[in-house]
Amino acid sequence: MSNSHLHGFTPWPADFAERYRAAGYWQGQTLGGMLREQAAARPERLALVCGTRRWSYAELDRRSDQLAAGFARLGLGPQDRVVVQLPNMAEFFAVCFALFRLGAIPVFALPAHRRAELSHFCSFAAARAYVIADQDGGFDYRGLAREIRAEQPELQVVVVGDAAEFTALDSLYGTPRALPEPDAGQVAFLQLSGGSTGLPKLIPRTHDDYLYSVRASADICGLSEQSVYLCALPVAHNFPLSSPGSLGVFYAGGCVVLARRPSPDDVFPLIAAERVTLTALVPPLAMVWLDAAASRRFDLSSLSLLQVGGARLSDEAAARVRPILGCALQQVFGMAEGLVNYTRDDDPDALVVGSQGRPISPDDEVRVVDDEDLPVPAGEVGHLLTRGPYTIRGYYLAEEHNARAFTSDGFYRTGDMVRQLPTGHLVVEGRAKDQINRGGDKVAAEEVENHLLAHPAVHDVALVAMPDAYLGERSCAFVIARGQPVRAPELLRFLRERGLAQYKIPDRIEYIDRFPQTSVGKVNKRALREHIAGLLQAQPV
Ligand code: OOB
Repeated sequence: MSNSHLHGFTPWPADFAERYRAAGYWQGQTLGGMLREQAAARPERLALVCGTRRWSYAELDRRSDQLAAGFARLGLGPQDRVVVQLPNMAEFFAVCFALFRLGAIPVFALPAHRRAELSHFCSFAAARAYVIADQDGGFDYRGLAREIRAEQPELQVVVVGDAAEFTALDSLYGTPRALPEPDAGQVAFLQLSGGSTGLPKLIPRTHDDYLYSVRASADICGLSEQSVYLCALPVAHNFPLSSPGSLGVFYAGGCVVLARRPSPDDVFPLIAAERVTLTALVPPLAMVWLDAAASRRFDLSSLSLLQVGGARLSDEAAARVRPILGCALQQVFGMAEGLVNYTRDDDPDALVVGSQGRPISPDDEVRVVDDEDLPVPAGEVGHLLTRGPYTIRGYYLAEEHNARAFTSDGFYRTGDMVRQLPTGHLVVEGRAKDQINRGGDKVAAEEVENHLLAHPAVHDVALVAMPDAYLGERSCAFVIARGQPVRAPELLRFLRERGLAQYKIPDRIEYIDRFPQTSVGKVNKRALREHIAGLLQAQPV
């Protein structure tokens, strides 16, 4: 057992850690240990459904042990980073639990990420291995792996499916061997931050802190052995993973049904066939589901809870959930950095429809402050700061950034503008961070701006959000040309060729002569947002 923390991880101060242990939040259990316990308690119960495959708890547990042995044979061990980029498939869980048991550290990439992101994750985390599916959604991940390997020849590539020249995951199932149990206070994995600055940040979560949020979430959401959870969002994202998500369902002994695509045509039959009881969606998908369910006949009678989060759900859409889907709504306002808020099943309708919930834990500390970090009067809008038993104290290997992203007393600056109601519920009123929330997909403005600035015909650029009826927001890049402006499609192709994920490619390019400025001479993005919103209103598409 290794007691030294991962280099680049900021632990909680000792007095806080002691308090969180004494309160029973941190129980010293690992994620791998949690699955082991469940498999011992209910070996034959169904844990996972994915296409035609149905894995019991015993099977998931056994595969995780066998893969842990295989990964060890590849030379992986405690604290080695492994970038995992898998679509919604059963292997995702076997791979994760195998790595957890080995004490290796998965770095969760999203299927939408491309060369720019993967190259950064692999090099920044000094990853030793990269796990992919052969292909999905018409994209061949082995091609991507080849590009990454050209830069990082030591990287081992493991492929689910047809491995070509790489290592087949199927070849790694070995004879389980006894492994030392990792310390629950150690980093279990690195999650991705939505970010607002140049390069995506990595979020170190420990077994102790994450399992606390999972257990408490499962409890708040009333999960049991009877729960059947449809995972339609990308499986590695924090929301479907832990709020309460797949891990919450495993903790409760229920069943996770993985859907490869979240469209009603794909999932409504699955809900009926598997008698799904709850699921989690981002607002645009919730609206698509509402429209589909209103106009077509499907048996959704098993569904008792729809969770919506990741971006602000409109009050109108919130009010349609029960009448149309016949199930309860729960709003979820969370972040991969930690804090998660839920509306509760006994909350009055006005709160379920009109708020984004209240924190999980009595020890989640929430401050709503002005630009000088001073508390705003109760009920007024301010910056949300938070600290608590499952909120990180620092990003991975980011000392300089951490000094800005956290207060000196350890509160995380969420970048969200909120109002707190007397009940403790939060209403998300806006955002101070320089990010576009594209229907739950987070786009860090500076990251995309830096890519655009690499084009020789771009003198300067500012990426801002523009309103969108479906996604809530889309991105608009205001560009000051250097010399003759190049056509928008060429700029977009340039970005794609740089290997940027599609959701980060600007939805619109606007040329401009100069940027409006704030009183201190910075680009006035608010004015740009208003400008593009005005244009859209004048000439709707
Ligand atoms: C979830 O996590 P991330 O890390 O992708 O994004 C976090 C950010 C928040 O800071 C906030 O800006 C926004 O996403 N957000 C919401 C929201 N839920 C998240 N904004 C308005 N209303 C909501 N309900 O998105 C996430 C993680 C765990 C559970 C749920 C969502």
